[in-house]
Amino acid sequence: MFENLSEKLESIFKKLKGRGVLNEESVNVALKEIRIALLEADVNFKVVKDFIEDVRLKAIGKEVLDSITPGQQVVKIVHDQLAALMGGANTNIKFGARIPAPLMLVGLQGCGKTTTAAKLARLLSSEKRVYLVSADIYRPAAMEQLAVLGKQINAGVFNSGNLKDPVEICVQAVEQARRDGYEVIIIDTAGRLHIDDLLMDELKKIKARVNPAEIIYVADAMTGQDAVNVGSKFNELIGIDGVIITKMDGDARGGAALSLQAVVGKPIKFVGMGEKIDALEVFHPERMASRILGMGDILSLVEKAQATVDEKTALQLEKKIRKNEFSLEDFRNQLTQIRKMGSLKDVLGMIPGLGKIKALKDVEPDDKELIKITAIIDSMTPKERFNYLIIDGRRRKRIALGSGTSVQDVNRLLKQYADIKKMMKKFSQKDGMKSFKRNFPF
Ligand SMILES: Nc1nc2c(ncn2[C@@H]2O[C@H](COP(=O)(O)OP(=O)(O)OP(=O)(O)O)[C@@H](O)[C@H]2O)c(=O)[nH]1
Ligand SMILES: [Mg+2]
Repeated sequence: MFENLSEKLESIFKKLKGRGVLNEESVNVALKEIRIALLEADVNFKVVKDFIEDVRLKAIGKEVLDSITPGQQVVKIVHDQLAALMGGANTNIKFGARIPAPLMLVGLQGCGKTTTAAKLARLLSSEKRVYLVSADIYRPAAMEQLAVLGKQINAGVFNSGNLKDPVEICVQAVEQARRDGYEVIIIDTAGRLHIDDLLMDELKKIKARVNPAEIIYVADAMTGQDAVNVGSKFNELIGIDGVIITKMDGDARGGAALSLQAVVGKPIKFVGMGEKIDALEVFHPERMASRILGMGDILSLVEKAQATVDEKTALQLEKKIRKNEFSLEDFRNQLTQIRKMGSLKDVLGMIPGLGKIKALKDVEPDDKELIKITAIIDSMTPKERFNYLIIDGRRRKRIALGSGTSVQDVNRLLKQYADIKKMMKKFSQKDGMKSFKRNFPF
């Protein structure tokens, strides 16, 4: 899996070695090659385009950390961007409140639905009582296949007896599962060579009668962009909640895994890594990105370098807070830092007791607001930035004028800053500095 792509990327990054700065030219050369490597890996062209732009924005002009090379820095940026490309959304299965929770697997013929149904039952069975049902009345031995797999993992399998209608089979199976006290029922549906109205109608009917907690699209990694296009179609026509990618152990080029989330907009939840019943893994975008890049050593090196920088800044910040010297300039710098890390509320929420402070709820700058705040603080004199108490009405007017904002904007900012300063003072007096440092890694 991904071998070709991994090798290509590695050789691209090797060429970046030893260049002193992350300048536009060397980044552009690397990006051109990364673009080709991704396209060759059968990644959707629009996904590739956006990906390259994102990496470009993050890479160009970026300060290279002490102790690592520009090439290593780019590896890290590409890694994080790959992880973002494949992840983001919640990958847990939502079972909902109903018992049993029906999970419905859909996909084209041979993509691995039946195998995956059994694998998933096995994986879930550590926490839930899982029942299986096959709605495939078309392929001879399809039901037998599921029954055999079910036996291997000691899961209950619905016996459809003389029933001939897939919808009726599913409805009855859910009833049976309820009677027998199962918590989850996995519905294995029939596949077709192509998406056709008959199949879709049948799936729609099953959906309407059973009301699945989740519909999961099973994608065969070997079919590349076809798997992505078919996934979009399934999503349009019946709606899917997530994806399981099978046959990732094969020599698939990786395009499906890298494009699905971006194109279909649904999270990849599991990956099939072999024919055996235990070859199903929870999908971790980060780990998958590391696997693709195959440069774990470089990644940890960069992370260490970043942590050192963070630690240095955190120490400086701590000193300032202790001495009650947290200036408006620090405030601006921290806000900018936090934007890089995610929501301020989330960061502060991790600190016991801090998340609840009301003043903080207002300090959630979006990009526009951040530009405003930066403009306001930039329009202050160094003296004002260090001691906000001298900023009287006249100065406020001047600052508003200079920054193209209003006096109300300036007032609001100063109030936020004052509130935070107050809170920090309280915090530094308590014995909370340790947890503050741990949770404020900027
Ligand atoms: N290598 C590998 N093979 C897999 C994986 N998942 C499924 N297969 C194989 O793919 C083939 C088809 O799997 P099935 O589970 O029967 O596929 P299906 O979607 O139920 O097929 P239909 O019911 O005919 O539509 C079988 O030979 C499986 O062993 C996987 O993750 N890795
Ligand atoms: Mg099947």
